[in-house]
Amino acid sequence: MKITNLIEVDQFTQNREAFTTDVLMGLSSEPKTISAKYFYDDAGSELFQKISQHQDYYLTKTEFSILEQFGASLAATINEAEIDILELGAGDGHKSKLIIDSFLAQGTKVNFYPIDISEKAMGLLGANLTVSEQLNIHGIVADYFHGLNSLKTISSNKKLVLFLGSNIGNFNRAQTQEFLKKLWLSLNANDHVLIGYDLKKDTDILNKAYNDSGGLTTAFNLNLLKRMNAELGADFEMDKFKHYGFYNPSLGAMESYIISLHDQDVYIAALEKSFHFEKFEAMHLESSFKFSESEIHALASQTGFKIEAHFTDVQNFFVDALWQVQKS
Ligand code: AVJ
Repeated sequence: MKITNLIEVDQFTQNREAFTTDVLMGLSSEPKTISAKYFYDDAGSELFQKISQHQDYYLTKTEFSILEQFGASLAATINEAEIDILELGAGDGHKSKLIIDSFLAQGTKVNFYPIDISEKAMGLLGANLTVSEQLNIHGIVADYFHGLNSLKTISSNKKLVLFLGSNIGNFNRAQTQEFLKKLWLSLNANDHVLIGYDLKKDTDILNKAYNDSGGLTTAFNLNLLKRMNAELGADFEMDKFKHYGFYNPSLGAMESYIISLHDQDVYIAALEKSFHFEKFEAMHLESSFKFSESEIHALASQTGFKIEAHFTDVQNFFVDALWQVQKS
């Protein structure tokens, strides 16, 4: 049979539908939960941007200092005439720039492929990168693995995949393994990955970073409620909830929750359904896992990578792990 009418579903509709279903699933679970991936609408991305510059949030600054110090050594380790650099999750480009510039400085031609599900996220990047005849930039709007796999076939250059900022920390331990194995599968032998891991450290430092004195993290978390109000017609009242973030040492993760301050019902128009929140009931939003050096070593060997270098800062707060894909 011939199919005559193909229905084109645009990305916006797909995203809205995924958000709607995930909110239904999440608010029907026990305990209630909303995935951290929904933090990043325009307002959320802007808030994260501000968090990353705040005094109390050491991660971004620390990783930046590591890349500043070791960029040249990273480029020298890979040392190709031409390289494809793929970045998962387009940030504002400041960290990408350090890495790209290190390759350009040693005469390596760079093809930069930022991969992000949101086209908007790419907008920030371009303006912050160096203009050079030796640098080509091609944004890929796709989820990470579709983006990676599409490149595997069209280019035979050696690849370096960047997954910076401890974004990997939002996966739980099992998901981290799965992610690294899929990464390994989508690359060829001798390709590289550079992954930013936030290290286990004093709990006071961790708790401060996720409860900044500027109230930015609180606003970042509560923004998810605003997003449900705006996109799903929910009627969350911000002042009836509070943000609660703390380090769980047995899990090795920062955990963030929104706690209901009242016995209350929230109606979500897009679901034609009300959800009851008991007084002091918690809704889980995010876990940000922290790693020890030995855990990072174990991850590499369990998922098929050889460690080339673990770059760290003077305080030993953060590691950028340069690994090479092993295949035989
Ligand atoms: C962007 C996922 C790395 O977990 O530290 C910042 C997000 N959450 N403050 C992190 C975040 C609260 C951030 N990542």
